[in-house]
Amino acid sequence: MEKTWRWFGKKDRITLQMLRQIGVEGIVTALHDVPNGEVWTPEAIRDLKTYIEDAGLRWSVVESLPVSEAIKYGGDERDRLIDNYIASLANLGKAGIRTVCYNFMPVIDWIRTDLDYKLPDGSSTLFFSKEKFAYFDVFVLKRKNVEKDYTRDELNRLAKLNQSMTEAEKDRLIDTIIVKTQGFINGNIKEGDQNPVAIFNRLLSLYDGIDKDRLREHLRYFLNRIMPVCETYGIHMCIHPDDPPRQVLGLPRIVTGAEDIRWILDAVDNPHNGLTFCAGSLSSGAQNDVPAMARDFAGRTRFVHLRSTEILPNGDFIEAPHLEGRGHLIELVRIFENEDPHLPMRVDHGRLMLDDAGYNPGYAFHGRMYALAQIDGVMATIRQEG
Ligand code: DNO
Repeated sequence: MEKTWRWFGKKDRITLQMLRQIGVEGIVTALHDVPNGEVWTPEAIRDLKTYIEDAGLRWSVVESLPVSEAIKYGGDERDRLIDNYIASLANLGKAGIRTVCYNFMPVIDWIRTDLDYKLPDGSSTLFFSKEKFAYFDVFVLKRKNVEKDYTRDELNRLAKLNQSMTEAEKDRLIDTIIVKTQGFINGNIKEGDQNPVAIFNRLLSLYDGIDKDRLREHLRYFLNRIMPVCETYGIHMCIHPDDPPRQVLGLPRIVTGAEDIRWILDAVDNPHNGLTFCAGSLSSGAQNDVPAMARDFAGRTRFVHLRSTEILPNGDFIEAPHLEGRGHLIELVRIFENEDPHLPMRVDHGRLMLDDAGYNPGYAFHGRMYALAQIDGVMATIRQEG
């Protein structure tokens, strides 16, 4: 597979020169400064592409070209926003960039409750606590009708937890769940926003009455509209699974497992409608057998995220070392190497280790470099085995 790396643009502290030294071949990035819903112009695309190529690398994948909320909930501006999306795709296609990762998660992208979960060796990783997330839902968001999503037992336990939670701990949870993990991803909520909880609740209300079937239909509508431009320029759209792959906060999620992915690929049965195989997201759903899914969907996979998780008995999950856990990355590398040795792959997330500090959560330098070296070794072994 092609070794790619998620890089956050010219302001990223990790330079392209550093990436060349560690064996990266392709760059995964986006025009992070363009507000969600606006067209990516040919000039801005060309400028970044040239910058990457001048460093001896190539812009392999766009992650992400964000899908505006109104496209997902089917608002009045949906068609105008899809027109803009099509214009951005055409501009990318003309520049020769042909792999575009996106997601269709309403309001909130990936979810963690702890970004600095200490491990015995002194490094730290990302963690999801079911109870803390439920606490956030019930006592911080105070979501409408929230009681019906939890059992009496769970609500009692949360009420007990509430007696010991300080304001500082609540603020930290808000910062972790809806600011730090989302800010650099989709622009719904950014660092410095005055009342993130109010903004977030307003966004949630846009999905009142939208269930799984409706959201699926909105995805089908979006895909049908963008397929012609993808065919013209040979662009592969690759949808990212939901992270974690389950319903959250009363919102529908439609990329949670094999049945969902099969539905999406069949609903718009076009080779340009493809998948980002994110082993980390998929492995955090107990329902998912990750290698079996890789075998099933390899033919429609256009981009691979290599990461692993471990699910704990109480339903929490932790990001595991890359060669351990439910992701079974050694087996995945074997499957995808056989399918297409040029498939772009990036190592996803990494531990915070050595002097890693101050990076976007999950995207530190040393942790990712370490994991890339591990995967590089696995790829070399598998290639040699033939
Ligand atoms: C988090 C990422 C996701 C992913 C988007 C793709 O680390 O894997 O935010 O980039 O969902 O659209």
